[in-house]
Order: sequence, then structure tokens, then C-alpha cells
Amino acid sequence: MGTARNKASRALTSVPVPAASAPKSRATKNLRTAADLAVNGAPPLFTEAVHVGRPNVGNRERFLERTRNILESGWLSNNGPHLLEFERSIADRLGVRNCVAMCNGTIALEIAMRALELHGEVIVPSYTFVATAHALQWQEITPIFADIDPVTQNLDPDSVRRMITPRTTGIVGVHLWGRAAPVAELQAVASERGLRLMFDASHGFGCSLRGKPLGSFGDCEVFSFHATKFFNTFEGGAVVTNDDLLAEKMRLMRNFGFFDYDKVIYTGTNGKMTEISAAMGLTNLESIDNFVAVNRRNYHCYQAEIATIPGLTLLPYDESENNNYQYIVLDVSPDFPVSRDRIIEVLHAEKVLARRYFWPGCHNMEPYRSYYPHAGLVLPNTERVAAQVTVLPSGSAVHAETIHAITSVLRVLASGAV
Ligand code: T4K
Repeated sequence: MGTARNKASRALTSVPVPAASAPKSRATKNLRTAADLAVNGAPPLFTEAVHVGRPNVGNRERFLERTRNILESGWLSNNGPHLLEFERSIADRLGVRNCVAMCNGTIALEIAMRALELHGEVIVPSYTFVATAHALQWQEITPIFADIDPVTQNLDPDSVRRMITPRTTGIVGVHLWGRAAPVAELQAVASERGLRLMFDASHGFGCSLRGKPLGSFGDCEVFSFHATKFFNTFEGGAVVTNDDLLAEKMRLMRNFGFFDYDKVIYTGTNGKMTEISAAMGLTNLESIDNFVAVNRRNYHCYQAEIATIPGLTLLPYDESENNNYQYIVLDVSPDFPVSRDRIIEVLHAEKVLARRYFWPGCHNMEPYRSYYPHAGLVLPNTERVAAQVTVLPSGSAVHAETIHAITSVLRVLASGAV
């Protein structure tokens, strides 16, 4: 367990979160045969949609109290007191010197890339949310897609090495699904070749590598605090770094580049986080242990069920690390009688909105698809994983009975009788 995390957990009072009600299941019994499936005409298992994740919301009274303070103070944005407290809390929790909070994760990526002076070509995984690649392309930096390790689904350092050219200026690793990228190996490549290294840690808040919180590696790391993330500020994001000069530059860039009232020293944008978002962040930080507990319970419940279904596996969490357990990532083996896409179709008919994140891979999306029509040939693991993975619902609206019902559908499919 990380020292910084232990310090942070001690410092926080864990505020209980009211239990969310389970989506309404059709019946107490689970599905048994193909005739019970909604795709075959039976009524759907759930009467309401079961989303892949619902926002984690901490103690409402604490949030409303902070909201009242904001309204009474008349200070809504631009380095207000909640923002400053939020940034300090995040930096302390992660054991880093600086946190620069932003309006969302995508702008945080863009500002970090610009502040690091990335240009030319930058190596990224294709198997990630498209924002990782778009943040580069938006600034006319060329994303070069490297392949992933088929087991961890994170960047493969050997593939990264193969993609380096004289135009390469940096590497953007992604801690996919909250599992750490191969940080030491990527750092070795970056140091050897004089490249900048940053991480898209959008999925990684609350996770660690060898006990050290994600957020403290490379030149800087970027979090997304979007509503669907484990820890949210409605919309939001942050760059965290131990480099004080870099942090100062990003603080100015997120405020149009202003150094003083009428002195602009950088090309900047509006990347500021509002007071209301910071208030949500401070409130959710107080309940973070509860969010983890709910996710961990769901993960273990899924794990027990899926382990008994041949042809299906869950991407495991390393239990010796701190994890947020946010993503339930199901791998459908080619031996399973039904394809991943058919599974999604069947689950959606039952109102279970499983998602095929991050299909079809960034290299198959525009503009990259037109730029590199044959990229798939050098990304075989990305293509395979993107075609086999589905993310299942979790979070506080999902309970053991929801998971039993969802996995009963998978069991029927495993029998091949569809
Ligand atoms: N890098 C990585 C690796 C990322 O995963 C992301 C974002 C970013 C960068 C960029 O960070 P931000 O700029 O977004 O801060 C969602 C999120 O919009 C996106 O933030 C996230 N990754 C991505 C993985 O997922 P969609 O298109 O799947 O969102 P949507 O609207 O379909 O919502 C997903 C589920 O959540 C739905 O079942 C509905 C439910 N939901 C959603 C919202 C917004 C709610 O129940 N309540 C809500 O308020 O992209």
C-alpha cells in the first residue's frame, strides 16, 4: 500500500453515500433457456436501462452547503477558494507537487501537450478513447499508433520503439481501465531517445503502481473527472506534475495565457474549472472509499460468476495495488459460441447497455482511417482486443442481483442455444 494513499485516507473522513436503488429486474429468477431471451420475443429482463455506469455522487447535503457558499460569495470561477482547496487536496492525495485543475480531460490533455512543446509525431496507443489521439491532432501534432500487449491491453514498449522516427517528440501512455501502463519500460525508451513522456490517466484516479499513486509518473499525468468516471466533478480534469515550471506554464495557458491583468505571454485557451465543479470534487473526495467499496464488491461478484462460464474472462485487477475497480472488462474468446457483437445485441435487448469500448480503435476512426488505411496491419493486438472486449455495467446502481441476472444471460449464450 502506498504511503501517500495511506496518508490521504487517514486525512479524509469517509462520508457514507445513500444506497442507489437497483434497476428493476423482471423477475427474481434468472434466465434459464434461449426462449427466455428478449431477442427471442420474451419481455426484457430489466424494465429500466442498466447503464454501463452511473455517476458516483457523494453526500448531497455537503455539496448543497458548498453550493450555497459559492452563491453567497459571488465567486463562481477563476481560482476561487473551492478550486484552490480542490487542487491542494488532489496533489496531497497523490503525493505530487502540483495539480492544475481544468474544465475537462480533453482540454487538460491539450494544454499538457502544448506546455510540453510536443510537435511533429507523438506515439500513442490506438486502443483508447479517441480523445487521447484527437488532443494531438487538434494541435496539428501527428498521432502515431503503437500496438498493445494482448494480455494487459496497455501499450507494448517494443511496438513503441518500432514507431520512433526522427520526427518523434514524445510518448503518451494510457493507464487503460485504471491498470498502470508499463511505466518503467516507457520511461526507459523516452530517456534513451530524448522524448517527453506523459500519461493519459483518465481511468486511473485512485489506482497505484507498486503502491505509488498513478499521477506521479512521467513529465506529467492527466485525469478526466467526467460524470462517467470513478471520481467526477460533473465535467472536469486535471494535470498533475512534480515540475513546478511546467505547472506554472499550464496555469497560465488555461487562462488564455495571461501572466498579469493585461500581459499575455503564451497562446492560451479557456481551460478553467468552475467553483461548482470543484465543490463536487471536494464532496466526492470525501466519499471515495465508499465508491471503491461498491465497485470492488461488484467486481468480485462478476468475477465469481464469469469464472464458471467457459470462453469468457474478466480482465483481472492486481489486488496488491490500490484499484478503483471502475471497469468490468469482459473478453469474449473466439471459442465462445456467440460473437462479442451478438452478446451486445442480446444484452441491449434485455436493457443491459454493455459497451464495446474502445472499438474499432482510433486508427479506424476519422481522420486517422483515411490517413493510415493499412494501420491495422501493424496493430494486430489492438484489432483483436477491440473486437473481443465488452464493458459490463457496474457502479452504485448495480447490485448482486443485477449481476446474477446479467450473467444468467451470458450462461444461456454459453450453451450455444440462441
Ligand atoms: N482519455 C480517455 C482514456 C478517456 O476515457 C476519456 C473520456 C478522455 C481522455 C477524455 O476525457 P473528458 O474530456 O471526457 O473529460 C464517455 C465519456 O463521455 C468520456 O468522458 C469517457 N472517456 C468515455 C470512456 O466514456 P460515452 O460516449 O461512452 O458517453 P455516454 O454519454 O454514452 O455515457 C456512458 C454511460 O453513462 C451511458 O450509459 C449513460 C451514462 N451516463 C452518462 C452521463 C454523462 C449517466 O448515467 N449520467 C451522465 O451524466 O463517453
